[in-house]
Amino acid sequence: MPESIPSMRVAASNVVGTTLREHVLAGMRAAPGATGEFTSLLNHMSLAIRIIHSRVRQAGLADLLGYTGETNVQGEQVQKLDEYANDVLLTVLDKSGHCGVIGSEEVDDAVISSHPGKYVVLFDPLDGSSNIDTNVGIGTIFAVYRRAEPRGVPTVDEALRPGREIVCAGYALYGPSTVFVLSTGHGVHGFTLDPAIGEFFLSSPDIRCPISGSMYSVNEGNHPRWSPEVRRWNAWIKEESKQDGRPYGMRYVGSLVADAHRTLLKGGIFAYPSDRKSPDGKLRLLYEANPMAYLFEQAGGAATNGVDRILDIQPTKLHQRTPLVLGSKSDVGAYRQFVTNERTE
Ligand code: AMP
Ligand code: P6P
Repeated sequence: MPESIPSMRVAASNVVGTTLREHVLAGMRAAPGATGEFTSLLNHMSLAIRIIHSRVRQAGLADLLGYTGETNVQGEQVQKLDEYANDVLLTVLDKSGHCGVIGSEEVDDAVISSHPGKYVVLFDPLDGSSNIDTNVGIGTIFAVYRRAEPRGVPTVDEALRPGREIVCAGYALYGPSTVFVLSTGHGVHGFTLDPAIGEFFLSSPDIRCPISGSMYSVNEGNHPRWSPEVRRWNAWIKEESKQDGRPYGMRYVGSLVADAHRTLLKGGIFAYPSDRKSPDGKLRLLYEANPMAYLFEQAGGAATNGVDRILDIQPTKLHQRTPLVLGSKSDVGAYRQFVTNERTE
């Protein structure tokens, strides 16, 4: 009888970081009764984002800049990369077999999957695409819901769910590096892509949005069109006050994912108010505002349309717009006080 071989246990080391795959697998093990479908869905989302990353990095060289000559449901000129990113996400998610209904900023109506599954996925395939030709950070934003009747016949109306029912949301920011920020309801975690091996590694565990910040992010060019209440907030945030750190510094990229990511990490406030030109706001509720609002609340921040909590808004249309204010609880609270006339200075 051979001597028993001492059991070898691999010493835990930080030679290799935690991958997104390992993080998601740990989430599955912690989810009672999980079948693995959700985990597989997240792995498919990661695949789509890595494919889009690869093409975004080649865009300048692969004749993928510029316009297709078409306009989308938003009335916006479709960038070649927009269309490509949309095609990748639709194909990968449809083939995954985990989505009953898929909604995209680039498609007029929600799509019923040819291999229906138990989830609804809504996404903006390439947000900020007007910045593509100037090499500014752009991103992919998504939200995931569990279908009420997972085995029922999918209908497009299943896309019209309030953000408070989200089970997972995230974004990819294709910036100097490609980061993937994700929440499945247990905090917010950031991953950075190692393009040499095509793997995301945990780089910002348990992101918390600071309770207050020192930066505000708004398109000042819209000032003439804002309501008097928003203008009073805008004047207040720029006044000198050593007591509460005003004036705040102004940062505005003009790409929601870039502006939101900075605000999530550094605190402060991002605002896209309604105005005379965009009376319902410019940003989209279902695949821009809701996923961002979910992430900010999971990170201890806040998200409002100026009056109501974004996640409580009951959608009526796939592409409906909303005013959007994201950021530190304290800064978003102050904005809301101005907009509801609870304060005037
Ligand atoms: P599933 O049976 O795989 O579709 O998972 C059922 C539910 O368990 C999901 O809708 C999630 O809310 C949760 N869950 C399953 N897998 C994971 C995971 N990897 N990370 C976080 N939550 C999970
Ligand atoms: P404006 C980009 O076109 C976008 O949809 C968001 O990413 C961004 O926050 C917003 O529009 C910028 O809009 O009117 O300031 O250029």
